[in-house]
Amino acid sequence: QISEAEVALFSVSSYACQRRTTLDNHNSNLTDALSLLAENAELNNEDGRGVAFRRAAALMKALPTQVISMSQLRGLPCLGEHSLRVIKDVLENGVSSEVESTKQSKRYKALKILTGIFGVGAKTADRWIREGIYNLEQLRHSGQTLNRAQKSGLEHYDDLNEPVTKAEADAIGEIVQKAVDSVLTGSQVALTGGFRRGKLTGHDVDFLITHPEEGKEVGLMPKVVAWLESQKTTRNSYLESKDGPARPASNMDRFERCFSIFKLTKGKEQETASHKIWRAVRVDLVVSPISQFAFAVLGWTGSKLFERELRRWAGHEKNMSLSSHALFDNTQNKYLRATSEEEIFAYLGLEYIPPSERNA
Ligand code: DCP
Ligand code: MG
Repeated sequence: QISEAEVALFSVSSYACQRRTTLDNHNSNLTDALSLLAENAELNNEDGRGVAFRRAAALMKALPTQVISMSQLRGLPCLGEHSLRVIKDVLENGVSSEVESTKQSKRYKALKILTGIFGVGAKTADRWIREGIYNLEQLRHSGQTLNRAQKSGLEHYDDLNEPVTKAEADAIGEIVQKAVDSVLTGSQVALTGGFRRGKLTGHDVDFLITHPEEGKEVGLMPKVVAWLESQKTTRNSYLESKDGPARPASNMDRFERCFSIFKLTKGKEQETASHKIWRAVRVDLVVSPISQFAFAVLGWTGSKLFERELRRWAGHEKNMSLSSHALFDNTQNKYLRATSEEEIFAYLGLEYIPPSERNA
């Protein structure tokens, strides 16, 4: 037993965007448990519960050392009753009974498998489960009509559920750069998402495209996409299928955005190993005008929780509205211009947090 005086106490800010969260996680046993419950809540459309677990997980990720006793958590923000119960279970028993029973449940397993198909969200998966579809085999034989994205997602299921490596992300980055150079000189490509935060793998590769002259970016996306598709006739990697946002008009989706599946040509060594000369990779392309570029970079770098917390901070603490397009000051009733992420943090009264420390 550890005495009260021996345990290290933590002092942690309550908003994730006030904290530095690197990829070093000293409490992965706890964050894995909380993240799984968050995921399960999200898969069941219980958004409030999902966010509560995400916040708790993010808080544990930000702690500088491993937690060994519940008493260390006294006074910490973001830990609700339910999260504390889960943490206690893990600390005392090595695992959380709720996590274990969730993992074993038929519904959770089916939701994971079905939403693992590109283009299938929690609502669709739920509908299929209610019709008795729990796996890919049953889906294939069900006669369900799939849209184009879903067909493609099912076809490339194994590839798309295999993590993308940094090397693959870089290879795709070069191709996208070549595409924008070919269709409009001077265009710029920025890697965003998890890879910009220093992650070594991801579920997709995210890119933001702009041009230094405002207005030149209009109509750029279809040209870039057409160029990437045209590579099919060569032996190079190419863009195989694409889809726009399912629901436009949300804050995230006002940019020209393209969810796509790339066929990435493999290197010689990998070729012989698997007999397949390419592999499918999810790539997200977003085009932004230069005037909004800093906001877009900030908005697409993530993590998702870091973004959510930035917007909550802006609204609740600063009476400002932040999106991937702009920052509006409701007190002064005006937009605040910025050309760098540093400026945006400064407007928000936050210490600058570099991408590698936004892994909340
Ligand atoms: N994003 C967001 N809200 C969304 C979708 C995206 O804030 N609904 C932002 C934050 C994400 C970034 O866009 O970090 C990219 O989205 P991804 O889903 O690709 O997330 P990551 O790149 O962080 O994760 P992964 O490494 O799994 O691709
Ligand atoms: Mg990503």
